[in-house]
Amino acid sequence: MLPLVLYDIPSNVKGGHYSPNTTKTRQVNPCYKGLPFEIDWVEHPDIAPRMKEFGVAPSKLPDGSETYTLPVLHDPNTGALVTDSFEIAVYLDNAYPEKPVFPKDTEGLIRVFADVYTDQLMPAIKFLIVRAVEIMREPSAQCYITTKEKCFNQNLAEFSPEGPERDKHWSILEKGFVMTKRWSPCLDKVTATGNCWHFFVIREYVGLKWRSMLLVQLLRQRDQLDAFGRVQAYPQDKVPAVYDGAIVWYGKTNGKWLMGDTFSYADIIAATSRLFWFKKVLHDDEWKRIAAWHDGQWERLLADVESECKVVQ
Ligand SMILES: N[C@@H](CCC(=O)N[C@@H](CS)C(=O)NCC(=O)O)C(=O)O
Repeated sequence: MLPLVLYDIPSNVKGGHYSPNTTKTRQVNPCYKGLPFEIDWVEHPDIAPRMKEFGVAPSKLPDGSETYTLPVLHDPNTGALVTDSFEIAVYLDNAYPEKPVFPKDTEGLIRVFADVYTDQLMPAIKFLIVRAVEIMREPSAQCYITTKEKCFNQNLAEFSPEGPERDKHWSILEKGFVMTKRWSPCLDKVTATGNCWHFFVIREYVGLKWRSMLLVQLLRQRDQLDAFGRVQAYPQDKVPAVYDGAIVWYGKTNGKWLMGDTFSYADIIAATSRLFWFKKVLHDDEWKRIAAWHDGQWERLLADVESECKVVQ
């Protein structure tokens, strides 16, 4: 078998990789599935030209323009060229079904979970952008700052200044993990903003441990998505109150994983979309603060997922 090629973004941290999206792909393959692979490093300003050259399909921005993001996976064995971390995980499960990350047809459920889990973080994203820039290499940092300043129409220095704004971001990060208010009391507030919301409750998923898990799905108006397909026009400080948090979801299972004893891509998302990223980009004292929440539960989850995926540090 020829090695798969994963396009990833380098940085100054140990091991180079820091992006939560490319790292989810690393954790599925090679780490979990153990398939041979090669990394091709691409700095931010080179992503679009290089992906165009390879013939990768771009994603569409709300204004109709095109964007290119990583991860992209090239499988020389099949000729497949796949973009988006979730789609790559689906591709790998279909092409290499041994050790599935969507066991028992859970792709649909995990897709919903991925959206909810990622969206909870969005209102605090500017704090993470400030920290991510600090660990990027020069060409990427400059390009990233320019893109994000344009996107938020603000200077980087105003993204998450120490004080009330930074405190608000911290409380959003923490809320993503804790039991929050149930969604119904928030419904009026949310719909009053003109956003289009759709609530989606999953119960009694027969035969699996998801039985009492409550998920909320957003039906998003396309023109409210940012460059990476994420909601940006929602009422920033209200959204996290709409969901239950990770501690509730993990508290509903009897095993170590979200699906009880069955490891899945949902656990990779839970650990990597937040915890891996926090640990890589935040300052040591900031990561220690998160690692101390809920009796160290999140640091343990990250370690468990990395061990399950046989990640080499
Ligand atoms: N939904 C995509 C999002 C990918 C994404 O946002 N990738 C970032 C790196 S973490 C990127 O490539 N950004 C390109 C840029 O900012 O130029 C996925 O899951 O793969």
